[in-house]
Amino acid sequence: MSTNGNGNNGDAPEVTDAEARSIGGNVSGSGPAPESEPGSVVAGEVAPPPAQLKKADFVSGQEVRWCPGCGDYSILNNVQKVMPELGIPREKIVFVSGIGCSSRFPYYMNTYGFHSIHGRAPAVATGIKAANPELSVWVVTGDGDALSIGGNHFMHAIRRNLDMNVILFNNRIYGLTKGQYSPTSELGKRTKSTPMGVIDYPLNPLSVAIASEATFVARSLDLDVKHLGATVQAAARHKGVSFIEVYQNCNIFNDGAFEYFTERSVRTDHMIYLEHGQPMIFGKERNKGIRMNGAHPEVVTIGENGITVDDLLVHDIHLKDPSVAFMLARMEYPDFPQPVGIFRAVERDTYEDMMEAQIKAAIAKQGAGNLEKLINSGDTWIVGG
Ligand SMILES: Cc1ncc(C[n+]2csc(CCOP(=O)(O)OP(=O)(O)O)c2C)c(N)n1
Ligand code: SF4
Ligand SMILES: [Mg+2]
Repeated sequence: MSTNGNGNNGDAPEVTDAEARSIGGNVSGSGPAPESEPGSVVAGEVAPPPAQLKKADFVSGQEVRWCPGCGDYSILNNVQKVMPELGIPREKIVFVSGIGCSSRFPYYMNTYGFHSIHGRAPAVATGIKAANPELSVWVVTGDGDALSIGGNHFMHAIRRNLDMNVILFNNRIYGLTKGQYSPTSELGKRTKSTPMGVIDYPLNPLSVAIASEATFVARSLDLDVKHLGATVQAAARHKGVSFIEVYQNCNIFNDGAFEYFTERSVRTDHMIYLEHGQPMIFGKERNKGIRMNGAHPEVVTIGENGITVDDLLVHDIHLKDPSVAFMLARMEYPDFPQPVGIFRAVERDTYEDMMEAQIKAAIAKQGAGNLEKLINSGDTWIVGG
């Protein structure tokens, strides 16, 4: 079967430049999903119109157990909203998680799901996708789940470039276990397990993903629902592994962790929305920008010292070399505006396609295999009683 690996037989296109451009801040998202054609003729017969799924179809009957006000609700809501637009039947979708508040996600999706063990969601998802490439596979994980206990699994799942989607809810804390520091907690942060302040340097999830050869890397935030929805949709359309870091507020154990750049009154000055093909401009007055000074990015003001828009860096998500994406991922407030958007979207063969090609080649050369024969081949012994 010809499939783009998202379980939709290639109907949903890869993320386009126009689409990536539209994922600017607070814009209207990705627009309506391409409509299927009810009543189209298939092999001489009129095919019945496909049932149009709605958001409500993806809401499970499970009671949601997150704390009132948790950022996880927004992410759930947006993923449920995007699902019908992908045109994938529910029975072809699987959500896999590890352990954590975020990892309760599969219970709330009316799809297949697997609440696995701590840090192992990427391994379970890899098995699911490799065995059933036609499924749309989603990994939901936390900063602790993905980057502490699951760091090894995360890195290897990413580098293999299976066509699956990984959403990391980054609240910079262990939420479920009541507020210990995580690999993304800031230096000096006082938590239940670091009463005198964190002395581990934090990991940047995007840096880890890019260093692990991720072919699609993005960042969004729970507060900006349009941006989040459009980012999830772009990730779903990418063929290959897609990784999204979502800044998520844990209002119980790390409330306001991202407010210094996400709070409405400062957002336009303290954040930059990356838009493919566009110069990197930000600020309330839209007069600040990022330009390269030798090998380093710097913040400049348009109109000062003869600087014009033409001096600014133009965002290109398709650069094969990940250096610029890595550089952007390292930009942080207050030295830089905090960037969100798609950092990188490049094409590379997927694991499952290469695996299928190898299996086909082996069968063509040696014929179909016989497991029983294989097990009984070579040196075998009978263990006597
Ligand atoms: C093998 C194992 N070690 C430790 C734990 C305890 N534990 C459960 S969730 C968790 C961390 C969760 O943090 P994160 O992934 O950031 O998820 P959040 O709750 O913040 O969404 C830990 C350490 C566990 N369940 N299993
Ligand atoms: S502890 Fe934090 S992350 Fe967990 S459900 Fe409550 S608010 Fe959300
Ligand atoms: Mg966490």
